[in-house]
Parts: sequence; C-alpha cells; structure tokens
Amino acid sequence: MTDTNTLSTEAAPQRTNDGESILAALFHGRLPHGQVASWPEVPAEESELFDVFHDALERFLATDFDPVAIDRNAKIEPATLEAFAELGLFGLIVPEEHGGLGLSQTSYTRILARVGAECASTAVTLGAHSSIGMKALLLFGNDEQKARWQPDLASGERIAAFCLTEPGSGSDAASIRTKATRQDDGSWRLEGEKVWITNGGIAGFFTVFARTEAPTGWPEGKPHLACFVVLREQDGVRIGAEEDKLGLKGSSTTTVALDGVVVPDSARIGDDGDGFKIALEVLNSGRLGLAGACAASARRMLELATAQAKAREQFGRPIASFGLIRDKLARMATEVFGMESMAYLIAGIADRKGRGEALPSQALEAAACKVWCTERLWETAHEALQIAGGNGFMREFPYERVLRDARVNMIFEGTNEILRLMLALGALKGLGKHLRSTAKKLKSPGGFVPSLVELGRFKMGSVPRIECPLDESLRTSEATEDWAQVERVLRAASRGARRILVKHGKKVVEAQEDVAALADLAMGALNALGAFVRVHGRKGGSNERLRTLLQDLVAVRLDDARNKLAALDRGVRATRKSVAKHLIEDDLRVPSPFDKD
Ligand code: MYA
Repeated sequence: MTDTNTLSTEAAPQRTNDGESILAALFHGRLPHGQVASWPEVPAEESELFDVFHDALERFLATDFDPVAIDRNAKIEPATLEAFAELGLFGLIVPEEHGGLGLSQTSYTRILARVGAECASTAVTLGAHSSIGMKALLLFGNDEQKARWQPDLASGERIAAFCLTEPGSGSDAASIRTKATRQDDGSWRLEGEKVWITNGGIAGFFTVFARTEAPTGWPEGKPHLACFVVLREQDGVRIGAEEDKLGLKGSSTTTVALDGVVVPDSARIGDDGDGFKIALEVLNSGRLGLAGACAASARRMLELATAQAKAREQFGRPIASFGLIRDKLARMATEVFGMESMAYLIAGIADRKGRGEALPSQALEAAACKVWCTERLWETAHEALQIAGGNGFMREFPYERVLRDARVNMIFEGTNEILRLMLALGALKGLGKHLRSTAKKLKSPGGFVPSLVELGRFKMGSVPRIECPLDESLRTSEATEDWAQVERVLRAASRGARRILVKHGKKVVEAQEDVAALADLAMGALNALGAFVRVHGRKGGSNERLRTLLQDLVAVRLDDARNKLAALDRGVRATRKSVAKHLIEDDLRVPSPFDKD
C-alpha cells in the first residue's frame, strides 16, 4: 500500500513542547511543537552586528578576492589569508571576550555560505577552522584552555584543523589507531598518522583524537578515546605534502603524523574516555554549516544558469523560452528554496538551544540537512552546467569548478551513506522502544485489548493525523490549506518507519537499503516542514511567491514519498541480490559483447 493519504482512526496527539528530536517525533507521527511553532528569528543586537560585518565582507569579495586564481594556483596565498584574518573571518564563532564575533550558528552559516557561493576552497578553509577545527575547544574546553588558545584562533594567528580520520579509519570513526600513552609525569605521548586533514599545511592548532588505555570494567568494544590539542611547533609533528585533489584545490589537505609528540595533561579536552563523543558532537554541529554553504552555492548556480538561459539564443529564441529549460530552472529554484528553509530552520533551533532553551540535540536533523543539501547542490550544479552547454564544460566559466568542488561534500563530514543510516536508525530508536513496550503490555492485566488494537494499527501502517505545529496566531486559512498537503508528506515518513519496523523487527540494522529509503522519506519530510514553517511561521502572513514555491516543493516531495514507500514495500529485488553475488562472492565480471564463449 503506497497511498500517503490514508485516513487514520487514531486520535491526534496533544500539543507538546517536549524535548524530542524532530525526526524521532515525526516517526511516531507527531511534532515537538515548541521547536517548530514559528520561524526562528536572530536577536536584534546580533542582526546589527551581522549587517556591519556582512557589508565589509561584500566589499572585500567584490574588490580583493579572486576565486579563479585560488583554484588555478591550488593555493590561498598568505596575503589572502592575512586579509581574511584582518576582516575577522577566523573569529566568527569565538566569543567576543576572546577577540571573536561570537556569532550564532545562523549568522555563522550565512557568512560561510556567502563565501562558499564565491569560492568553496575558501569556505572549506574557514569551515574546517571554525566548524570542526576549534569546535571541541569551544564546546568542551575548560576556561583556562579557552583563554589560552581562543584569542590566537580568533585573530587567525593560529588556523585550526580537526584530526580524526586515519588510513584505516574513515566512516568507522571508532576504529582509530593513533595512541596516546600516559607518561609518569602525567603528560601524554601521541603516536600515529592522520590523513586527509583539511588545513593540515597551514594550521598551527590541531585537535587530535587518540585511543587511550581503557580502565578495568570499560564495556567491551566501546571506543576509549581522548581529545588533545597539539601545536604545530611541537617536536614530532610531521606535516605531509599537499594532496592533489579533484576539487577544493585551493584548500590545504595533508597528512599529519604524530611521532612521539608529548603534550601536557592540560592539553586534553574533556575527560579521558570522552573523545569519541566529543568527535561526534563536533561533527554534528559542523554539518549545519556545510548544508548552508551548499544551499548558497546552489543559489549561485541557479542565478548564473537563469541569466545564461535568458541570454543564449538558439532556433531564433532565447533558450529560456523552451519548456525543458524552464522546467530545469523551476526545479532548481524550488530546491534552493527548500534547502535554505531546511538548513536555517535547524540552525535557528540549534541557536535557541545555544541560548539556553531546554531542547534536544539536533544531531539527526543536522545530518539530514548535510545529506540533503550536498545532494541537491550536486544536482543543481549538474543542471546549471547542462544549461550552459559547451560553456559549462570550459574552465573559463565557473560551472565546472563548482561541480568539482561539490563532489567531496557527499563524502566528507560523514559519507551520505553512513549519515542516512545514522539519522534513520537514530530516529527509529524511540518508535522501536514504543513498539516493544506495547507488545509487553499484551501480558499485563487490562492491557491486552488496547495493546492489541495499537499493534494492529501499527501493522497496518495506520498513522495519526499530525497537527499543524504553528502558533495559534499564525494559523491563517492559507496556512491550514498548505498544511493539509505538507502533513501528507510527514505522515508518509511516519508510515515508512512503521513498515520498516514491522518488516524487519530487530534486524532492521542490517536492512541497509530499506533504512536508506526511510532516511529519504525523513529528509523529504524535514524539507517540506522547513519550507512550510518558513512560509507561514512569520507574523504578517505569507507571500504569494513563497507559497507557490512551497506548493511546488510539496508536490515534488509527495511524488518522492510515494516512490520511496513503494521501494520499501518491494524491498531489494532478488535479481539485484543475485547480480551483487556474482560480482562480489563469485568474482565474476560483466560479460563483454565480444567474449568468445
Ligand atoms: S572529518 C571526518 C568525518 N568523519 C565522520 O564524519 C565519521 C563518520 N562516522 C560517524 O559519525 C560514526 O562513526 C557513526 C557511529 C555515526 C557511524 N552524536 O555504536 P554507535 C553515540 C553523538 O552507533 P559507531 C571531515 O570529513 C551513540 O549514542 N553521539 O557508533 C572533515 C553511542 O553512545 P553510547 C553519537 O557504530 C572535512 C556511541 O556514540 C552520535 O561506532 C572538512 C556509539 O554509537 C552522534 N551523531 O559509529 C570539512 N552517533 O555509547 C570542512 C552515535 O553512550 C567543512 N553516537 O550508547 C566546512 C564547511 C563549509 C563547506 C562549504 C562548501 C561549499
């Protein structure tokens, strides 16, 4: 059954402000209303500071900045790095007391995005410094550590790098081999090699993750890591040659070897044993900046392709007058609107949490934004290049650079495959628990009938109506009309979650193809929700142009949802499994049309 509009007999749940993750709640068939009751606003004081900084950045980008040279020379010149430092680009998120601007996630993402729309190599250099390089210090450092290092990080005196990945440890972050051994005097000796380290060649401050000895009683198989600050000038730090890459050529990527580097215990961030959690938390927050930067890059591709299509004439008319080109541009516009809505909704919620509101982690939603926006940028850049035709293939135009630069977004900061599994399985945990406890209640006195009814509904994939989360004052008749469609997309995700649990039970972790389809349903729902809250979640009513984008987006997401639900029902085709077996276990190759046998 693939209908996304099945009526449910279950009662609508109560409005709630609880601290549940949006995606986890969505799988249950509800929303944490307090998080999405309105579009998040940046506080006025920050808005003023942002405007001043943004103007200065615009002047710099228009006059002193050459992204083509950065790509061609495969380097950001020291003078340009100094100009970034003077402008304050290295101190965007460092608190003001230590010389930075102390920007929120939203404002930081907007700056990174603005830079990224011009030059992804530069955005990655700045992003690796702020989003991940110094983030462990910001989130988990003690006051003394922050006072010691943050001023140099803010001024750009020291650029930061994040050192997690190793030759044998990519997606499986827990499997790192770099070792930190405690010395008699309390210091630590680090031994190991890190690879593909962004900013490796220019950094002075390295956040390094290493394995340490687990105390007795530490759970078997659980990684025991610690996080250290290593400075470039320390004995035993060896930086490799610059990697030759497909894209992001101007950014620095090297190995960082630690040959018996000794650091004091005061260079350890967080507790010994907390390193894995610290690494994952840093990556969680970093993913939002990448999503915003991808959205901005896609916006730039759309603008260039639209101008190109209007100017280019073929068959005696501008190519923008042809249906196929118009369809591509419209699709790109709708996706840009959706990417920005989703990324800034979640960034705004993260900021509310940062300002002290009791909200849950946005880890799952940040992963969803990363996967979604990196893939939509890839498609948008691909279509923009196609519209530009032969020009698109020439280095003289920016399309090919954007395409090359965009490719790695789907690999770094967590591959999109691992993040799909992470976000879908993470969001399923609550619903799985609920299913188990309902099954248990079958045995309790008085629990048999209600539990049986609920399990029956669960098996049928019956999903409750999801109430519009907007504040009462924002629920206009237009909002109610649009919600009726958005809600169908959201319920499809909840239905998918139920189906996959019924189908696989405890073995769901191994059903990767189905879990990925569920992740797509969840991301599509978050995309539609972000767009809805953006259009209707502000005082003063909605604007007709935005509503048209929302309605187009929801129609596309509903089509996607139907396809994904059908894929879930169908499961992996037996023929596909056989082909994979021939290829992998049987070591067979695809026959050539010219084979003799
Ligand atoms: S840096 C390198 C990037 N590497 C990765 O992202 C690694 C991906 N792998 C992982 O994230 C983990 O290994 C996964 C878990 C998720 C696969 N937050 O048994 P588990 C807890 C908090 O599931 P594993 C780079 O690329 C969990 O509850 N906690 O773990 C730089 C459990 O806790 P407990 C989490 O199967 C590029 C424990 O961990 C999370 O081993 C430069 C174990 O869980 C979580 N998310 O694997 C980019 N997940 O023990 C610059 C799990 O208490 C970008 N847990 O039960 C700049 C941007 C600008 C760009 C602009 C461009 C245009």
